[in-house]
Amino acid sequence: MKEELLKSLMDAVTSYDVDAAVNLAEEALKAGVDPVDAIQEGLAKGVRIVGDRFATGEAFLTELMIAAEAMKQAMAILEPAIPKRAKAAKRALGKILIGTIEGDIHDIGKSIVGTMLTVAGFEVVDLGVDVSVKKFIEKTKEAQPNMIGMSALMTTTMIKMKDVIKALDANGLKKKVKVIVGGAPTSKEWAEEIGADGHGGDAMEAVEVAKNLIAPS
Ligand code: B1M
Repeated sequence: MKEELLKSLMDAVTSYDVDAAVNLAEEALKAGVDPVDAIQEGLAKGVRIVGDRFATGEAFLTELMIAAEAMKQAMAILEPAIPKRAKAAKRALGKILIGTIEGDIHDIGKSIVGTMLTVAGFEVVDLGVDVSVKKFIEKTKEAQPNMIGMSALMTTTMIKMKDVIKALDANGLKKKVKVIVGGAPTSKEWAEEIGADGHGGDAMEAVEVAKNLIAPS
């Protein structure tokens, strides 16, 4: 039953059926499917398949946009159902500024990471998408977070992550904040190369890495 629902969620995205994705999200919750599984193992798998089709010319930008819309609308139903830590425990783990890097408007993965960090007990300040180097620096000075999280989905934009880290250093902030990066084209090697403190391959790993960076076990 659970596996069938996860596959149906994936199929709803790959067949560009926004209504079906929304209905299936509701059905999955009623059937007791973990909302995180529904997002990661159902919807996200579907959107990646559509991304592969786009890369090979089997899908066009309009289809990519509809698939993303199906994922977003279904996520709006699933996200509130993710169990959160007790309110009193919130903020206990520290403050994280997150954003998608300059030139990049992909926000689905970044938002999942933000949700999972919040659920884990971090205070998350989401700067949105297309966040410039300047804005990362200004907001770091203003909000004084323990950590900065940058997301990039394109090989053409991930290079900007390096500029943010250089600017943090130039502004005397690098020693005060940890930096974690993620997004499909990034890797642990990339994080090391640009001087980031950690890399998250997915939202779950991002939470583990963030916890370890703030309070090493
Ligand atoms: Co775009 N797009 N897109 N797109 N799009 C990609 C990234 C692409 C790989 C598709 C392809 O060609 N196969 C390709 C980039 C190629 C490259 O690298 N150069 C691409 C392109 C080219 C473009 C446009 C340029 C297309 C055009 O206009 N001609 C354009 C870019 C505009 C811009 O940014 N300036 C564009 C636009 C769009 C849409 C608007 C249609 C839509 C985005 C909607 C939105 O986000 N609001 C879209 C989509 C949906 C995709 C794909 C299909 C899916 C991305 C996604 O949401 N994945 C994508 C193909 C792909 O990734 N395979 C593609 C699901 C999500 C849950 O996974 O984002 O990987 P992901 O996040 C994961 C992990 O990566 C990790 O955790 C998340 C959850 O597990 N993670 C982190 C992410 N951030 C993290 C941060 C962390 C830690 C972990 O720490 C801080």
